[in-house]
Amino acid sequence: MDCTNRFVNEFVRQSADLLHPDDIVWIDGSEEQIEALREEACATGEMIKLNQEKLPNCYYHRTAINDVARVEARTFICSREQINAGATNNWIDPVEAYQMTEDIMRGKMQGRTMYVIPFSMGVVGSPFSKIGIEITDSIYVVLNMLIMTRVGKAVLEALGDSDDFVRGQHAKCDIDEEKRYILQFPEDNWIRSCNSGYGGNVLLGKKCFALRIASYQGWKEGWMAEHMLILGIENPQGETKYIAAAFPSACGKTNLAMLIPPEGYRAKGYKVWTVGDDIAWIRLGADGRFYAQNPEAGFFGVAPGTNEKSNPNALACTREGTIFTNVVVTKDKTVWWEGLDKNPPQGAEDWTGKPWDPASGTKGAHPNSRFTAPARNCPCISPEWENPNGVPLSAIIFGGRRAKTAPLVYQSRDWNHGVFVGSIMASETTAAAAGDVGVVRRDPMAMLPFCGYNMGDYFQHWLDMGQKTSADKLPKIFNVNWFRLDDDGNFIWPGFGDNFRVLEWILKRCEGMVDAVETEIGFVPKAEDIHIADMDYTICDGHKFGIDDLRGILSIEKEYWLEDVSSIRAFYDKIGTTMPKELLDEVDAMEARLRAE
Ligand code: OXD
Ligand code: MN
Repeated sequence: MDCTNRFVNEFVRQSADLLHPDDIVWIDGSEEQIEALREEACATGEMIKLNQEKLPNCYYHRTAINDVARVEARTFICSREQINAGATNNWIDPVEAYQMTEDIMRGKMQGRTMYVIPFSMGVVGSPFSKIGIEITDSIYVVLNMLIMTRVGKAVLEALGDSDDFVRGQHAKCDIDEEKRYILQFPEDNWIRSCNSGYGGNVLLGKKCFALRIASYQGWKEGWMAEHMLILGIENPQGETKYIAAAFPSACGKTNLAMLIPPEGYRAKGYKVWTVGDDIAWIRLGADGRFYAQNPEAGFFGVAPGTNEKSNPNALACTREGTIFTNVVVTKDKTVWWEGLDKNPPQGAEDWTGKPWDPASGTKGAHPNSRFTAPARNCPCISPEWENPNGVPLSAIIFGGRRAKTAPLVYQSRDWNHGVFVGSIMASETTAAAAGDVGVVRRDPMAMLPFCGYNMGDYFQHWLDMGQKTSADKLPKIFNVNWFRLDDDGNFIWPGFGDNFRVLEWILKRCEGMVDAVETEIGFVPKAEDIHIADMDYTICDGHKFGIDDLRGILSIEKEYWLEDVSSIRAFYDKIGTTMPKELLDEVDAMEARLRAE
């Protein structure tokens, strides 16, 4: 493939000078090239071809045993000044960081091929899109990037002669944990990743670019890159409203993005459309509303727990053209994972490649095993998911995993209060023991591991975005908590498809069709306004979910909130001098309301 962009050619030459590959291959995105790469990866054992009758065009990969997840402790924001990375990010001085990783990576592609992947985050040529060039020595990375992003000639054409692209260098090196570094240089539009082959660390378009680098770009350019799913809800009249939602990792974003409404709603004609399951880029539209686009082209989902009941749409996505990582491989070369069904395969191999006996009590699939599936496979993919102008947002939802503190849903008082609600997002590790509440981890806007700059500046940017348009055009901000527990540790709310009942209330609020109860923390629904008549959920033996349970999970326990106030203050203190005054005032105001008679 011919590339005439001198900046790209220079970057490729510099990379080759550092890495000393035997060969350089440009990825053009053609079917012939993809097929040849798959064959090569299967010949070397990097990938395994799965049963093509049952899983056409599906492949399998195992990572090294020491390399199965994102590594936050080895992820750094290398801004020139440490203050610009802030208290919530690891930081290394960029000069030192470049030098250190050059020493680690020098000559590491000897005997290997260096692949050059021109990719676009966002629909090629759309006003939302940004271009990247990823260098890698992993065919697995190339094949994943081909699913997760738009790759090839069209991207270079869209880039033209411009220098405006993110440079990403990945080298597997020796998969040495001690020398594993995931470095973002936001001021240079540069990413470097070494000694890992795990998706979140090496598919540089995803967390490294579309969140860490892009959040910084958004700050500088007046838009937002968020860790959010995007979904559309179509009503029986055929009108669709869009919602973006942020949850910490492993809180069910993919499930919510692909939710199937309860039977009664489907019969009336309600539908949910998926626009994205992990990342939203949000811009102000010409009409003063906020528009969101999913910059990705695939889903990099957690496999365990995905099944016909929890998320049939995600399962359907994985039946073709999918790469599976670290799941169980069966005798007839299909795949299995815990929670897929109740029939673990006999004679299979576990994620480490060893024969696996389901009776042994060990897990066959790694808990963070993944599928990389094309978004176009999704049965409920939104007809608007590739709209170059994005989709208009009616609501933004924040959420976490709180056993007691947060109600099922509440609405913020206004935009600034909504930013406060996002900034105090938190999840608890819920112990299996009855009623036990674990440690609270603050994860503002679900961006703690993904914000590429100072968290206080990030909050200020959210506040500033709210000034860009009139209040009536801004998305309304809500918080949900699907995870309230009873005293025996049972989930009181069923979650999954029933979450639609809460989404319905949220949209009604956006349209001013329902009132609410004003409380110390925001607006909470009246229990009668959440439709549960046709619900059939058993919380525990003989206890069916009813209106009193709903009242219970809509209640606000002041003592928990007052405890939260201290923990929020401690978190804000840690962020330090960049904390916006507006948010410090919000916590004071909430405390005053909670202490008032
Ligand atoms: C993810 C994550 O993989 O948030 O999406 O960890
Ligand atoms: Mn994520």
